[in-house]
Amino acid sequence: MELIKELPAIFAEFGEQRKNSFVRAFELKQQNIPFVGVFCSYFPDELAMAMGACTVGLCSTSDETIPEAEKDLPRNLCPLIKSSYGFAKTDKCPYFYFSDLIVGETTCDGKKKMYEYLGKFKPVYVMELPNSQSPEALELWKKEIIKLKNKLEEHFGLPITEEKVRKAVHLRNELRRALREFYQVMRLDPVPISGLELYNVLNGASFRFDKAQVTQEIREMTQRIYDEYKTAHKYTKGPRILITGCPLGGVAEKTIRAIEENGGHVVALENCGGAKTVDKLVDEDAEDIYDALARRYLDIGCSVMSPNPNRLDLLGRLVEEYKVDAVVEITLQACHTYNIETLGIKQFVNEQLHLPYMSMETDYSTSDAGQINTRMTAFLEML
Ligand code: BJ8
Repeated sequence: MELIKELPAIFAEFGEQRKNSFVRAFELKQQNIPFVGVFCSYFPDELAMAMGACTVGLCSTSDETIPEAEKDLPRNLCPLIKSSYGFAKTDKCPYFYFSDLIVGETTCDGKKKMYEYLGKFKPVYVMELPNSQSPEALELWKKEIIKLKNKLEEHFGLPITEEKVRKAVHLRNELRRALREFYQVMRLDPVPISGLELYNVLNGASFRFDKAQVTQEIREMTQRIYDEYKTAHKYTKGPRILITGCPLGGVAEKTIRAIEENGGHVVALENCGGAKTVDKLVDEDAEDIYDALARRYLDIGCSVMSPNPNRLDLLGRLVEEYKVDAVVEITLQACHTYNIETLGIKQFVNEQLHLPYMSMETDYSTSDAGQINTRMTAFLEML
């Protein structure tokens, strides 16, 4: 008889998902399932799914390989890029090793240049992502999506039919719906789960290859969270914090903990991996499915876009929906686009949402954990 796992055990499992899926990835490779390695939320996953491939996120989140990367790259570079390059160079990331093709996009300057060097280790294909969301940009991005489809078909010798793309769009949308319903549990006050648990599930779900199954599991887990909340509350009320900024992989533990150990609750994650990547769906009924994919992905409110109104739109909606008391922005060192955008985000949060705001720049080391904690204590005391 299979034992029913407690919710904390399920959250912990999602927290370890990246590592836990190594074996599954190996098994799938043995069955000749193609693997596409990606670094960014602008990658239209549905195209890889339509040819039966698995997509793996290669953004590395540990400082382990940064010294090796710094032998080749400038030290003053975003840790996400240095870590990712370092894992590729040292061949220490199983997902990089399993990837048959790496697909990148022309997002920030650092990533663009890294892709040129990754070509030494693996076949790399780069999509030309426009840096604005104008009608002309949409036209270019749609062409890039069709070019990617052709590239995948040619590289893997597998056909990508419209019917398969539509099926993949539906499956991927279902997962987005399930993840959205899951994070909506944080509308409850007091919160039913911790911010770290929220992060772990959202992040872990991206390392599951069985999209239909993980969708089902997330729906069941969400229902259980509501059921258990009816009988007992694990947390008391406290300041409700929204986190925005760079992807949190590699810094989630120290930043979310600093908020929660000082009495705050992280109720919303706007970053990639959180609402930014899940909020909008692809229009399943669109006459032109490639146009629908282009619209959905180009709409992502990343700071590589100029201007970037969709980030403000999402922030405003999340603040209202999750009854947020303050916004904390986490940026990675040398991430110019997010670091420069902190000024606009601060002005928006202070002047239009009338909420307190603080930003923190960090990297993958643990050396600033004490300093982050001290700043967070002061910020939360002020609320
Ligand atoms: S859609 S956030 S995943 S680009 S942190 S590498 S931007 S210097 S990760 Fe990102 Fe796509 Fe945008 Fe999301 Fe460059 Fe900044 Fe480093 Fe970054």
